[in-house]
Amino acid sequence: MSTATKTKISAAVLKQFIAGQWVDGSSTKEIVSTNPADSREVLATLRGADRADALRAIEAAAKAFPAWRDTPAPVRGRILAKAAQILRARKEELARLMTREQGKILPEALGEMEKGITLIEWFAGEGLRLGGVTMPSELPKNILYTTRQPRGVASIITPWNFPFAIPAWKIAPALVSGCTVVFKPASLVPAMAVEFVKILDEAGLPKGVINLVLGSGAAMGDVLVEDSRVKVVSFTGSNEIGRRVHTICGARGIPVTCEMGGKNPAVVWGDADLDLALGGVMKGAFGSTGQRCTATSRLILDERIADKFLGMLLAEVKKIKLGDGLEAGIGMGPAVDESQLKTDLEYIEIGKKEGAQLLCGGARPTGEAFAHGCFVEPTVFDRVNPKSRLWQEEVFGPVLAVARAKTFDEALELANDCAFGLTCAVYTQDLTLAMRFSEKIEAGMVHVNSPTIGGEAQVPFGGVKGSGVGEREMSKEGLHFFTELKTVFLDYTGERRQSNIY
Ligand code: UN1
Repeated sequence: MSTATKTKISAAVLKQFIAGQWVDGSSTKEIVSTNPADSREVLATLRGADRADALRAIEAAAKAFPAWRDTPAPVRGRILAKAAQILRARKEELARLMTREQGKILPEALGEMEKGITLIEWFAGEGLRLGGVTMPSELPKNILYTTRQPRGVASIITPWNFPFAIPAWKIAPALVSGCTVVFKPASLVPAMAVEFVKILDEAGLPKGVINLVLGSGAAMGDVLVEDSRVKVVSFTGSNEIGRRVHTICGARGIPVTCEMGGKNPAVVWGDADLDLALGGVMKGAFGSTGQRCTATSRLILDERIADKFLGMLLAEVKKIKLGDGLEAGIGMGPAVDESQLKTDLEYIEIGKKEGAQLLCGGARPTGEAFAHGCFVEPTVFDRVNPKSRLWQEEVFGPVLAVARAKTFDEALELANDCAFGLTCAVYTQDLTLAMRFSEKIEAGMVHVNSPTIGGEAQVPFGGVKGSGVGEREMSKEGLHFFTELKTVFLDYTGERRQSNIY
């Protein structure tokens, strides 16, 4: 029996989760989840969901809403806390599944698990604080106050690059707010989504509060944003789809948050601690195989240290060991699938044609160890023209574009010359320069002397320009996005008189 057949037999058969039941999708199309480090390993198969399933999931979420809305927020939070506890106990095992399904190396998968669990814990605690404000009134014996009420059914649409953390940071605030959820993860990572939903169910969510539809966006995406019972949409993914989702929600007049691409710059200035900057650029550009909307994809170097820094960078890049992320010592995993690999290779060709100077990488690695995986070498291009596609467009792979600047203002200009504005980094020991950068840079998040990647539960996450529209995620902002404010004017005089407020 070949390895391929053997692993196919042990592959899990996944189902949809609708109204508290695990059911087959109605689509006749089979979805097959394979390991991007070795496509012979089949992790899971399933029958995809289609429009009818999405409609059933929305119906279940709408039915479950009144009782969930009336469940006290601290009680809702406690269920999330229980889910976090289960996740923590299974962290290692789930990280291994993530590496096999998505390809990121095990330390990165463990980091993602930890981050997602922390986010759930933080939002669980917010159940005790989901309040409004009280204000004095112009009138005697009157009180004014606000409450926060859940919006209703939330559609949560997530990408494949963070198969646990992104669902966690959208679903946890939706649930603690009292919204019910229809969750549609990317079809490349169904096994992780199923495990997460099983844990939410085990933690005690009532039937219909969380529903999972696995399948292609083409088969059901429109229903999830167009159906009148859906009252709020949270999306992370491509710019193209995000804009469509935003337009539809805008026309419907419902709140939407779209977290889209990035082309994040790191500026390394001449006075910087170059070793620190090197570590940050390596992590930002090649961590998660560059498949992060927060990845460092543009590096702007002070001309005075450019050659020296590039020498240091190339020496580090050459040390990166590619391979299966479950093996010890591997520094970079594969691209998530053939299609992303093709995109990476296409952009490398574009870079070459545009006249950028290829310093390292630029191809698929050869040899038996890579024969069945979607591997691409970490790639660095120097002297990239800021008007070129390689400087302007998101690759979503381990491809770093470098340009040089003679003055700090020129560096800032290069950094801002881009349609995206998610995050950025500046490496300098000069406080004045760091502050100037923080003020002038067009980005939603700024890192001083730290890599462009990452976020923390308690502070807002999100970008400007082409990187995002709608409310920020995480933090109080990300929580409040799922609620409506209600203002109450309470007169307790007990007298029969008319108010003189206009
Ligand atoms: C991170 O950098 O830790 O899709 C999070 C992405 C972002 C999340 C990045 N939405 O890459």
